Amino acid sequence: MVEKITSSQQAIEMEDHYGAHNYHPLPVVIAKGEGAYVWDVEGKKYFDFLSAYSAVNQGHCHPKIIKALCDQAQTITLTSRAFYNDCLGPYEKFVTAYFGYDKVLPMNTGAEGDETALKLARRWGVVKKGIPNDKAMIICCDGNFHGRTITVISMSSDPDSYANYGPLTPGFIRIPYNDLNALEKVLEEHGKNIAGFLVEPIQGEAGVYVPEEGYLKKSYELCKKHNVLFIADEVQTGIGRTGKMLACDHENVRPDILILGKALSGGVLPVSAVLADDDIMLCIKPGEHGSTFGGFPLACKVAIAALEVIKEEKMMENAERLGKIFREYMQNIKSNMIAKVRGKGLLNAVVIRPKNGKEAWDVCLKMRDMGLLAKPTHGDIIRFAPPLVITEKELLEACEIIKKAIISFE
Ligand code: IF1
Repeated sequence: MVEKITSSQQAIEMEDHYGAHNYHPLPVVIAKGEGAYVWDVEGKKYFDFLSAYSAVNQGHCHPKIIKALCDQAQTITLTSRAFYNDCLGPYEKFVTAYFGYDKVLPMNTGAEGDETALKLARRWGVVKKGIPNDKAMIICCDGNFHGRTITVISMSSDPDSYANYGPLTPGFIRIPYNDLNALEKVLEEHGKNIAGFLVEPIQGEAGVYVPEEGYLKKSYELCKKHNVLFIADEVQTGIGRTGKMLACDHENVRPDILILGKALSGGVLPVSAVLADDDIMLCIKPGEHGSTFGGFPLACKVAIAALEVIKEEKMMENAERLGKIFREYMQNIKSNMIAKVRGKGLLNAVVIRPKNGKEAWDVCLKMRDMGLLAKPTHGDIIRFAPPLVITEKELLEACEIIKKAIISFE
């Protein structure tokens, strides 16, 4: 018999006792979600301002996505790619038209999407660009976050991510983010052996670090000049989060390889995807890459619904409009604990200046008590990223809570 959870304390103790200690969660135990809200075990209601790290852009348990899930779950869930299935083709046609690419390679987690993009770029580098085998390099950025696999952490500049996990994967050149000179220099020095430049259009984990306007466009052009693939990790920034479908759309940049995850399923299943045109995608041949679950029927149906509701309910427009209101509201809070407000659309961060020994973690605990959930990162940054279905009225209510929580430390 599996023990039933009747109190938050009980659930916290159980995770602590039986689970690996690879996280330090805010002490709150979520038992239910709907739209922009979640409820804890005791029935207390909260605004969710994390949205499962932007996986739940469409809101918790969106009825259309859940219906797609339930309908398909009673029909067929998994076939493997050893056989064809009747959901994958229609999904592939839909998702390639939706984002404007020739082809898609379906995977599950974001890290797998990034791994796939790295393999694809290296393969293209060898087959099409003529880089000698085992010499294809990828440029990545300081402060990046692309997931947790050994190869992906080999790109990381954060010791928490990579320390004592070696030996790491070679073949990466790391440069400062938001630094076109650094990119140009490395391309000029090593361009012949560089297959791709992997970049987050906004660095999420680094603390919602928005690059200067023109950075994406100009780095794209530099890549073109050196026949290097521009690879965008839009796992966190994509699917409406920043006020456009993709964060790259703000600068009219079309990545050569596009990586999506998280909200591709509305937070219902792990669904990721790598999109590219034939010239690149067809460099991988049968048997050379894959996954048991990638492109499974359940994922296909869920992803189609998740992408449809983004457009049907104008979530991008809502993110764009409410994002501006949010940042303006935060900037007008009179507290010297607010050191900086930044972001795009509904991907925002407030940098907290500690006061009387109280820091971002204490602000998050206070907000939790007042009915709003957010999580600090890097000690002093709080990320605010509610589901994109939040209304203006709800957003203003939430802003009021954030303000009161911060003011309470004055
Ligand atoms: C964790 C942060 C968010 C990502 C980008 C790939 C992945 C992620 C741009 C990998 C994942 C996560 C995972 C999560 C924490 C988290 C995160 F706090 F690190 F910064 F979202 F804000 N590319 N981001 O942001 O996707 O394999 O996890 O599906 O706990 O590791 P995944």
